[in-house]
Amino acid sequence: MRGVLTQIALPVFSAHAGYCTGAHQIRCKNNRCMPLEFRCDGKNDCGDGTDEVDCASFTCSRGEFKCSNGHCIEEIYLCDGDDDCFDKSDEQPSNCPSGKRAV
Ligand SMILES: [Ca+2]
Ligand SMILES: [Ca+2]
Repeated sequence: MRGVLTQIALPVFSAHAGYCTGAHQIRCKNNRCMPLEFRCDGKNDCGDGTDEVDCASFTCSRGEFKCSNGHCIEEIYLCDGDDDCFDKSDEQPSNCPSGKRAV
């Protein structure tokens, strides 16, 4: 009779609180879950910084502008005179939508 080895090895993080329950969440390396909007917003929300890594390869949502530093901002903030990207790439004339100029 067997049956001892039927238990499937679970990932170690499964016991932690903070499951990523929704599609609009990201998982930090420390297994905390964050709303997707916290990804690449320039703030360390995970506590270990994993929500801010690989932002350069992160794809912005439709209607969003991807800053040179990888952050995503809404296109309405392009060329509005404020440094929303934190690297001023949203205020570069080359990134301004046609018909809109940097102020
Ligand atoms: Ca963040
Ligand atoms: Ca701006």
